[in-house]
Amino acid sequence: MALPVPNGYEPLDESGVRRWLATAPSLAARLGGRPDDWRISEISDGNLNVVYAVTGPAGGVCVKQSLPYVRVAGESWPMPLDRTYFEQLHFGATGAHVDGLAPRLYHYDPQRYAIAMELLPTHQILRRGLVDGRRYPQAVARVAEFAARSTFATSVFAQPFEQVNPRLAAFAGNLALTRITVDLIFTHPYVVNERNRWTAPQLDATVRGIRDDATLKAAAARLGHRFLTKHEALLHGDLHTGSVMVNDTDTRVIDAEFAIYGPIGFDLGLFIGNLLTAYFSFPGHAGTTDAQSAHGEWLLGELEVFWQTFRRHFETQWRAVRAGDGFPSALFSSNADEQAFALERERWFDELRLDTLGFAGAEIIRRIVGFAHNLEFESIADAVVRARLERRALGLARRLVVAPSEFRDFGVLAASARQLATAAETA
Ligand code: SR1
Ligand code: MG
Repeated sequence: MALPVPNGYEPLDESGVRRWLATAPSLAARLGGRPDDWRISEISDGNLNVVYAVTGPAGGVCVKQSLPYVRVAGESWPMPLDRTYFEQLHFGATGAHVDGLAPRLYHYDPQRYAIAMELLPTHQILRRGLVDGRRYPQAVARVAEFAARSTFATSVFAQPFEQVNPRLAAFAGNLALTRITVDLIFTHPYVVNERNRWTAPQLDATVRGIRDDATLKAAAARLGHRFLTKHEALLHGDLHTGSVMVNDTDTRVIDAEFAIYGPIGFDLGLFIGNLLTAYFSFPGHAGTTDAQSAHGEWLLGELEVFWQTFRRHFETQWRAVRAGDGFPSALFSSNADEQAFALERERWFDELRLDTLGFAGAEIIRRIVGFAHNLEFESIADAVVRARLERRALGLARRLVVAPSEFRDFGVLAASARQLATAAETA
């Protein structure tokens, strides 16, 4: 049963969206003309909310509204409405730092839990483009830049704790979506749960193996604990390839409704995990072997691009902005101080790499045996082929979760993925 909704809330269908926009002068002006002139189409793509593209004679807006349940599951999975509240809060906390890397927020309606934001009519979801074998030369680096800017700016690297802690407390209220993450990423894939599904019967034994794998379960629990206790920076919270919109020249990160303070490696790991699912799934899609292998190599190269770009942007800010209580500037003035500081940064990035790799593995596992699957595997119609490719991805994912230190850099990760894919192909 859906949850009771507050007074003033109504789910917006197309005519509701038209009426709602007509009552917001700034949005109506952005669209131009009269409400009857506006073209409205539903473009919902994610699992949770309803989304509309609206265009008028003068321009467009994108409208997103929370439903009192999980959209793809229906009313049998009730869900509080406050996710759009947290999404607009994330816009507010990060917008100035990620200009051009996220859509602009135009309006938030706290009664209807609806957001109006910049419409990106020439963009498509990165995940869909990757499935079609498209390459976006700037996209992965831009996502890394988004992650570096938004996490740095909201952490004690950049700000005194008096500014960070109240924000941390506000986002700590994002309980419903944090519950989804805790359950769907760190718990359900490792136990019997009615929401889990997988390519059956082909992966039945693999799934049983996961549930019986004490080492894997303990390592997944360690990651879940880290997610809940390492409040390092404001995360996007769901930074996968479905949360990125791209065209040939522009990249925007969308959908920060899962925003929460957590370990930075969680955001990075989710994105790396989804680059890897794109890689492992690609042989299941149409195209010549040569084209598949070229696309695969491009994806593998992007792992390193992502990491190095994140690192460059984050470290540049870390060295330049000395306004936070983390690594206070007062401690580093002499040459010896600077050298020790450089070593400390190395240590920090090493730890971040291990977090990132572990979370990447957990993300891959949950996308194959949990509730929320992804398009790249789901759109492989032949279950035998799909299961074969999923098994390879799971093989790497287990190593990422239980032994991330095996991967001293992202070149080693790429080589391991390639080896798993090609050895299996030639066996
Ligand atoms: C019930 S929501 C399932 C998944 O969709 C979102 O995009 C998140 O990834 C979440 O885990
Ligand atoms: Mg989403």
